[in-house]
Amino acid sequence: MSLPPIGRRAFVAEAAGGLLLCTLAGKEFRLDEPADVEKLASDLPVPPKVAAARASGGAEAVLAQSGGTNEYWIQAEQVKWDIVPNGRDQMMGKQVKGKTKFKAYAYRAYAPGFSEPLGPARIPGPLLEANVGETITVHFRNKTSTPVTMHPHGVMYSVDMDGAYKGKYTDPGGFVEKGDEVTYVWEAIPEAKGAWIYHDHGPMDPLPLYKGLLGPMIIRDPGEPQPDRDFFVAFHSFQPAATGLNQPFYCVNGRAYAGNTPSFKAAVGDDVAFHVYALDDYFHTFHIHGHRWADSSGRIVDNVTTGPGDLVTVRFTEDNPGRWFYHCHVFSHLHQGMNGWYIVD
Ligand SMILES: [Cu+2]
Repeated sequence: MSLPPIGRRAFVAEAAGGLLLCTLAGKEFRLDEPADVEKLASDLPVPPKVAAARASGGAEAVLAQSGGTNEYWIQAEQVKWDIVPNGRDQMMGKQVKGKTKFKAYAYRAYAPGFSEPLGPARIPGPLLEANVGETITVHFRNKTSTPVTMHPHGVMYSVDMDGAYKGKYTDPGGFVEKGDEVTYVWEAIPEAKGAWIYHDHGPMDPLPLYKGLLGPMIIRDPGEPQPDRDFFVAFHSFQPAATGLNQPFYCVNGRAYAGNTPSFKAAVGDDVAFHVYALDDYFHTFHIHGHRWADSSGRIVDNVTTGPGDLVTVRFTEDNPGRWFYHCHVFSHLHQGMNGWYIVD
């Protein structure tokens, strides 16, 4: 007796166990299988506190009033995104084959009152900045067809400013439907000094994040010496579940492969800080050729690990001119795009 034949794709998925990403609406999703997040979101029930806020004149009415010095207008919107805009992998000097464009989501910064965009939509979203003791106020509007949110790390906030979906316990900031607007207020307490992240944490988590809803934040102490260069490095991936493309791309700031990913630039003598964060299902390592720095224990290293949701700041005085690589040292990530140039004059 022989077993029925099994396709290569099915065999690979079975052999690898097909990494489970999440279960939404009772259905299991895997990283390597396309998922239609908008269709899935179309019959989500509105949580009771969200419905009550809407009935009483909109979610904004029940949220804290703004009044901080760091006020942002940020819209989540759909954007046609090219992961490899120049079509080439400069590390290996070859063409990148296959489709590289998809319907992404991005956090886009606007002028006060959402009067006009402050530039093109980018992935990751805009840098949110504050000094210790200040407040960050974000007027957040959703123009995607999926309920999404903004959830911050590190800063201080009350439970209704969490930007997280919690089923029937969800506050208005945790379920922002298409066209709706909420205001988030977050406190830059002294303990929040340093670099952090924000990302979607809505009911379709983590698919909208995988489509591009992530960004950096920094809380500075103006009494301390600041770096000459602050580089924000998001290690994340665009997977078939979120893109519908037939291959994964391992990205730095929304792009894959050197020449498409950011080319960071500094000069000898600069006080340089790389703020490296990981936001997908993987551990990534940040490695720069020709450089070394002290880790939090004081040990000199040239490669540091970041897990999902982590952020590590790498800081050193620049002493080595040239065209260098930075990359994730997980080889399968490195060779599927997670690399770029660091150019020192
Ligand atoms: Cu990696």
